[in-house]
Amino acid sequence: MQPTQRYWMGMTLGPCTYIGRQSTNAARLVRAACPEEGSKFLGKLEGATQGLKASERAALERLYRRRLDQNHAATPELVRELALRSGELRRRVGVLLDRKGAVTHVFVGDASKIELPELKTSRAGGRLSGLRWLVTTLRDGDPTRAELNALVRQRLDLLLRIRVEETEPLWTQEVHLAPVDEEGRGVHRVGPQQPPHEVRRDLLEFLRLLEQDFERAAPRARRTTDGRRLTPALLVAVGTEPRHVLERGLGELRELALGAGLDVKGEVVQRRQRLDPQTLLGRGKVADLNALALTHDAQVVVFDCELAPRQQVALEDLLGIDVRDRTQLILDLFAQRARTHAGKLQVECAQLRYQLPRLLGRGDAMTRIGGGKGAGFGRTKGAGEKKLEIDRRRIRDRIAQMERELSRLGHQRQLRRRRRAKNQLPHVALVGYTNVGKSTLFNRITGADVLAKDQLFASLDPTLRQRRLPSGRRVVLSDTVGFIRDLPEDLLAAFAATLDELADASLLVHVADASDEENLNRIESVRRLLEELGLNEIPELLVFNKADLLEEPELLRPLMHTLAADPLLISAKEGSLDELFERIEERLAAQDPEEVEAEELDPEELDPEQPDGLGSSELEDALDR
Ligand SMILES: Nc1nc2c(ncn2[C@@H]2O[C@H](COP(=O)(O)OP(=O)(O)OP(=O)(O)O)[C@@H](O)[C@H]2O)c(=O)[nH]1
Ligand SMILES: [Mg+2]
Repeated sequence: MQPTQRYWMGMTLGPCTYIGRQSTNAARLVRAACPEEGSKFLGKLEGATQGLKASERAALERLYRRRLDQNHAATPELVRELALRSGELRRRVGVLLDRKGAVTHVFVGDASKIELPELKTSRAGGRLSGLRWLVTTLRDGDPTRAELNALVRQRLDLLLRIRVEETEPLWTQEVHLAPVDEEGRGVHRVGPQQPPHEVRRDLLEFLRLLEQDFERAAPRARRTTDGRRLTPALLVAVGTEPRHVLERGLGELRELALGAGLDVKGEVVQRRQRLDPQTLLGRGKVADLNALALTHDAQVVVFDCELAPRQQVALEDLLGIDVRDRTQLILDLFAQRARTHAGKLQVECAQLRYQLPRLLGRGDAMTRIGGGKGAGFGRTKGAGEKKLEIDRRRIRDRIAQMERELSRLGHQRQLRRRRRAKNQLPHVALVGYTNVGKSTLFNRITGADVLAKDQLFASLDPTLRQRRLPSGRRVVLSDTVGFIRDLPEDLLAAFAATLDELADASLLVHVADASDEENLNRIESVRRLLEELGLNEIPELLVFNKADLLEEPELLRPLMHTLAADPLLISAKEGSLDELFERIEERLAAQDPEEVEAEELDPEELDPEQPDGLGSSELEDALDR
């Protein structure tokens, strides 16, 4: 709950009783009447308040009036009062104070448990939230796991535990955060048990030094050479698969993250027999992740799997930072790379499709806020809920509109394809995993200038060129979007029109990266995707590229031959491509022994698309960028 939203209850102060909001004139009047009570007025008691008498509530709510010196972690009086209330109730009592020394929350638990109220994540300029938590405990012993988790999750300035016996404070104990050491240990520092009157009186200096420690442990986010600020991030691989499989996935996720502008600060891998339905990870690992996030000031955690909407919400609640999954990362990457009208449309459409169910997932939380009491059938809808409904409808409308536009563009492409087919030029399509060198090969063969770069998904839009093979036979060659393992379904659907381009191919030149240790898995992934797209009937020529990077190319041959009958090993960067042309000729001739000499095509016909609002030359520019 936000301090500004808090209502103060009826209260009696001297001659006047007030009910109203903090910011009213009445509140100012009370403040003037009672300066020693500080500027905060009665807020609402939170937590497990059931069964409390009105007088007990009122006594606790009076704690809101306390105001401490900024430099004092607590005062002996406040410690005594908390012990008194807690001892009388036989319940744990907690208060949160901000850096100015004002009480922002008062809450109760039962004899053993107490939970922090829901807080909006905030920072006091550094890693820490600017809130300190004073809490009573009725038992001896170390800080509980729940206390430590709350400390990390909410990035509290300090936790001061007050051991209560009867109605007296017995000792206090400070717990604070600290950067994890090199072995990844110890995000908390638990202080000794001290006499209750010995409270810290140098809080601001202590916090300044603590923030400095964090800064030293992990400097702020780096920037790229072009000045872009990278977002500090953590990666997580969790699953039931063997550990090496999880680690392999993480390797690729690292590349995706880098491409999407994330600065990977730490990684967590966990193999589990059974995944937790809410958080996938076990509790201990969630705590580790929290500690890493705090130490490195990570702003986002990326999971190497698809997260259900409710899992994403649960994890964000636990970690207090942005949680994304692999699909979202790929979508972000595509969004950064899209250049043409159709490309941008496809990516936006995929992003909205992805967001829609997630909006529904958050709807539960919104419903609670909006619906309030009496939630159930027949209740009136809350403001949050109505807004959600409108958002959902808008998103659906926008998706429908984009799909219409995409299908129109797809239709145009189809017409061009038909025209090409009439001219009977065979279509040779380059396909393959992302970053294997398709565009480099395409440029080398056709003399085109398609962006070829050491980054994932450098090319999103299909580009077509014609070229004469050594025999004189002309073919249309196409370069397409790179594939990736488990290509997100939303993306596949949105790119269906682009991938349609492959449907009329006479031959798929499946390019793989010979220097890549993962090439076997990646070839399988590409084949699986081709099958999903219904393109597995088209003959495939498997070509291993980047031969120049191999020290002993011969060692690869046995593997190559297990994957295809007549695989080829080439380098798109150097050496001859004659063998590749020969193979392509052979394959085409096998399909159509009687060669047909086609007429020269109008280059316009080879434009992959003619979107609205883009002239042909602009389009070419966009495609070749
Ligand atoms: N050493 C070497 N590098 C290559 C070769 N072919 C491509 N590359 C490099 O591999 C990287 C990726 O090349 P691209 O042609 O962009 O790969 P792509 O398959 O089109 O990638 P996406 O469009 O991102 O799917 C670039 O840095 C190329 O310079 C090759 O034969 N040898
Ligand atoms: Mg490319």
